[in-house]
Amino acid sequence: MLKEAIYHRPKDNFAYAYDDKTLHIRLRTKKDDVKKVYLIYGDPYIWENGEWQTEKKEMRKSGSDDLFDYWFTAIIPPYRRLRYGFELHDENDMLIYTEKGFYDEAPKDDTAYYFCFPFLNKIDVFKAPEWVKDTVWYQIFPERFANGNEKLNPKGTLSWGSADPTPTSFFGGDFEGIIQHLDYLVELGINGIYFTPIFKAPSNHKYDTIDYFEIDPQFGDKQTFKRLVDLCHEKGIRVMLDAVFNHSGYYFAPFQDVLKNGEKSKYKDWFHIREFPLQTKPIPNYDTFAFVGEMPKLNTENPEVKKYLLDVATYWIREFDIDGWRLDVANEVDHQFWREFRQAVKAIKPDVYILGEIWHDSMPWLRGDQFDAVMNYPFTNGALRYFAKGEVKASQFANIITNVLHSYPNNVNEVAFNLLGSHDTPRILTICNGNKEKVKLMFLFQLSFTGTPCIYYGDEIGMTGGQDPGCRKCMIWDEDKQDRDLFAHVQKLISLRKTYKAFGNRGELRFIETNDETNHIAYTKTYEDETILFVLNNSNQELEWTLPLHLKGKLLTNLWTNEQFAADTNEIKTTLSPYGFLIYKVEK
Ligand code: ARE
Repeated sequence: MLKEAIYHRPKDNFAYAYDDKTLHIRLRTKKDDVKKVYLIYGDPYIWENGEWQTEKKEMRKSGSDDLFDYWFTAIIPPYRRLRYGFELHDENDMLIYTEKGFYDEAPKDDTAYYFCFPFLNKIDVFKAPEWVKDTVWYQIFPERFANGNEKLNPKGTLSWGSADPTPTSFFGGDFEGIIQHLDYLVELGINGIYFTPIFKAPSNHKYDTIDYFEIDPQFGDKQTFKRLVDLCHEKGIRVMLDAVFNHSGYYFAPFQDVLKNGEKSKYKDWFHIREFPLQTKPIPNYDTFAFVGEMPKLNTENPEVKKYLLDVATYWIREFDIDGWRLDVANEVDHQFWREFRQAVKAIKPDVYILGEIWHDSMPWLRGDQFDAVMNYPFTNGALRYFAKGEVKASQFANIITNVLHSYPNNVNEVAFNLLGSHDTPRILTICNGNKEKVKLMFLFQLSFTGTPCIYYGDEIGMTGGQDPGCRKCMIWDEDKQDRDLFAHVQKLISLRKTYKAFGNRGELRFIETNDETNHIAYTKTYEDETILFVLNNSNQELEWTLPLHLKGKLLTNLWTNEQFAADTNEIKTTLSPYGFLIYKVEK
């Protein structure tokens, strides 16, 4: 057994409280190296005749990635404390692994050898709002969804959809337009909307805030926004806003004051200014988002700034009853700020959802004291590389996804924000080179994956566009120009996700087949008694697929066609068309 590959660390994604009484324990070993793993565990204070009392439980393999196997077990320690180690076996050898190293025999004379989960304190358990688990999000870029009130059009507004967007063009999307199309969203089946910023700002994307307490007049007024939120709630749709707290806009009054008064400004410590007078070119002499001089970084360590931003965060919840905050550039803001942010918003609405925009591994923000979720771009990249770009084959895709799932605790995965694209990425149909069948497979994978999916406006009707600003075209409302077949596909997937718990975020995903020749994957999602089997043929060739042995004798329901049949013949072969798929519910 390769000792160097064996890894565990408590109070991390390898050992965490799943709920108020259950601990999840994971172990990593070299791929295909270890045959069996047992958890050796006990309460640290239970001894008999000078020997620490332990029990042993077999762990199961929960998945593999490129290099490693992962092992898993759940434990309910009666006194909420646990000391533990691992007993590993291959064909010939046995090895004990503890916090202090490797042994031939399990040490019994001192619990100090062992890994330690000192106490399961309920207040520290990661808890995201329950409703998020049943949410299908829809992302709206307000400037481009629908123009419902032309009187609000900013100067130079182009007529809807008349041109490709540029970094500075306006098409006049507004709240009234969204209100007029809420029934479209209900018909699609989504039940959460994520709005990119809506506060007063000069650009079309509104990430350069002038005033965090005002709605941008091009979208409407506070009354109209309130009406929009209330209507959404009536229709069972939650509302999430974008909090751009890493930086303000250039025309934010405190920054203007610093520009004007320099070192004498009472706001000089609201930003990170390296020297006076301020200069924006060639590169700003103050911290900014990227090198964008129009986006000066806010000093969130300054108590005045903190108070101001926390007042903003609570104001929109208190006055407008919004349900979530998406935090822009979340990983560049200090952790302490986010801890206080969480306390402040949860104090007034305990089930508000906090979603960080982080494109990378995000464990430090997901320990229960900061965010409920992050935008799961590692998932996005995996899906794009396999389905859209063909950069990886089936087995490597399964490795990527398994790795993503093992990077976080399961309770974090259950509310992860899984997107295929956003206003910051090229549209999926464009990345798929216009191949709609690939897009359909991607939607199937996304909507059957653990976590909460988010659909970027227009992807469901086959809109196209490259990198920003190309991906921000006006929503197409002429039904003849919408891909209604794709719409029906997404609608049906959402409805299946709502009907079957195992289909949605509660099911545990296991890859049961990956084949690099045919490039197909098969996986199951299981929740309690319910198992659903998915087969995705990610290839331009037909696939002859044989039902796996363990399904012999089971009653299967094809959830796409509603056909039912008993898998009782010796071999059941099915032919999948190029980019075809199968969804079977397996009856007990
Ligand atoms: C404009 C241009 C872009 C140009 C950018 C930087 O349009 O082509 O790249 O300037 O000079 C908003 C607007 C953008 C605008 C930007 C600056 O929506 O259109 O871009 O302001 O004016 C990183 C950050 C992540 C950030 C992305 C864009 O980590 O936080 O970059 N995303 C948020 C929002 C954006 C928003 C801003 C931040 C600023 O979602 O819409 O931009 O408020 C890798 C890296 C990531 C990187 C990602 C994308 O994977 O690992 O860290 O994200 O690529 O570049």
